[in-house]
Amino acid sequence: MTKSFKTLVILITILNYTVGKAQNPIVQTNYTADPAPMVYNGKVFLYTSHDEDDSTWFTMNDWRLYTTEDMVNWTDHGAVLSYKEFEWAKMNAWAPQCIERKGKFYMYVPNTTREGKGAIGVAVADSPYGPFIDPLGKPLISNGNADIDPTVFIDDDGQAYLFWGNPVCYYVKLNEDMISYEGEIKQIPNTVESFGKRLGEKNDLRPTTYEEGPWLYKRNNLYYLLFAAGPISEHIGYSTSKTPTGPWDYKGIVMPTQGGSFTNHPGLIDFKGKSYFFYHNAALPGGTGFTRSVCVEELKFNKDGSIVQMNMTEGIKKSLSPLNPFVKIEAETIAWSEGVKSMKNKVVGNFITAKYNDAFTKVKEVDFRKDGASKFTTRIGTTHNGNVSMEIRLDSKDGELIGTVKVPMTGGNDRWALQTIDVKKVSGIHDVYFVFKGKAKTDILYFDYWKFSK
Ligand code: FUB
Repeated sequence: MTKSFKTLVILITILNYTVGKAQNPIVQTNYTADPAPMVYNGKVFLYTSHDEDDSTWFTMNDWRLYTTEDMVNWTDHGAVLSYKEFEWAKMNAWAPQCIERKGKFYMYVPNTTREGKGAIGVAVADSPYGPFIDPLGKPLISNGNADIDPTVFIDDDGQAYLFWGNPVCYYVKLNEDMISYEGEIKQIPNTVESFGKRLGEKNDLRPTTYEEGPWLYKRNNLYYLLFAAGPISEHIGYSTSKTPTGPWDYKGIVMPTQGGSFTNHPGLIDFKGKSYFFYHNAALPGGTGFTRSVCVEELKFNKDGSIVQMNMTEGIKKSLSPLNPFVKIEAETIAWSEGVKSMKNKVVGNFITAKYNDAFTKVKEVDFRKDGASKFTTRIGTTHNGNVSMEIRLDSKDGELIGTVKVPMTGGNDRWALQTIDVKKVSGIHDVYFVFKGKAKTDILYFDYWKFSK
């Protein structure tokens, strides 16, 4: 790619973000990184690590979950696991991955031990939403300081594998219980044949492009190992093999260095007939290498099985299936938002808070059908008295106003009001915008769920 074309791609990405047309990054309500998508029961479960708002050096305490059925509207389930669940851990909730086996969910996560070493733990749950608990009370892997970025994979014959590591890639066979392993921990030879020659800076520890963040994937009996590749700033590279244990052949670049974060991290799944590639960058306002955001692109293969190289783009524009507004939808189901934070409490679970006047959320491709809707119900609240409202608009933030909910003072996000209003009749498919209005300088209102009816 020429330098001027690269600059154009970056400018288009920024422009799309600024005018609010982008779908990437797919989460705007928190900084997220290290995407680990899992397909289960017709849904994508996207586990991420979480850069705290004030992170200046990987300040990361928990792992979050987002789900979608249509690849454009994502529901925030909040933090589903924290490093605090692991008694032996003291910090650094870095790149996770979750997998299902026989109705149980196993989340593999790196942590720093109380003694200050890198280690990988496993937490188990009966549901993909958690709660996840540490069944071992000690790390699953504690091999040295390279123990970060686990990726887990179950082959068609039922054998499970764990790969991980920086600056080399280790792997081991997991037992059927998924919380213990069999045999020796092995290392993929860190050769130019396996991972390609490293360009740029000389580095004896890192002679190849392999850096960290492995992701294992299988298609047409070919195994793919995607990984974050050096030199820094990272790009995403990949290798292939006829077996999960190699030998691996370096195949090239999946995504070049772009997006303003000095790390990147791959996740690849097949969902409803397409393949999707997840990664992170620094595209949100305030974004840096320590305040990152997860994005997704459709990934295409060439006929020979090689991966078509991708750029970071504005994301997936078309929903896989329209959203039904006649059932309860969580306010934290969002295609795009600005000025909104997602939170969780014991009273209502996850909800969103509008931080300033004119903050908004958007849900994409809502199907009001031919008969349409003329009523709207929501659970909402505010701590401010008077002049707080939520406008419901169609197709853009300034689009047709179909109704305004006056938000009563409930007194806090532990106290809520159910409001039903008449709206101008709406039918067909529209993007719906909820625009939050209020003069207060902080937390304008809280919004829990919504629903339309006839
Ligand atoms: O998020 C912390 C670390 O940054 C991850 O473990 C690496 O893969 C890189 O993304």
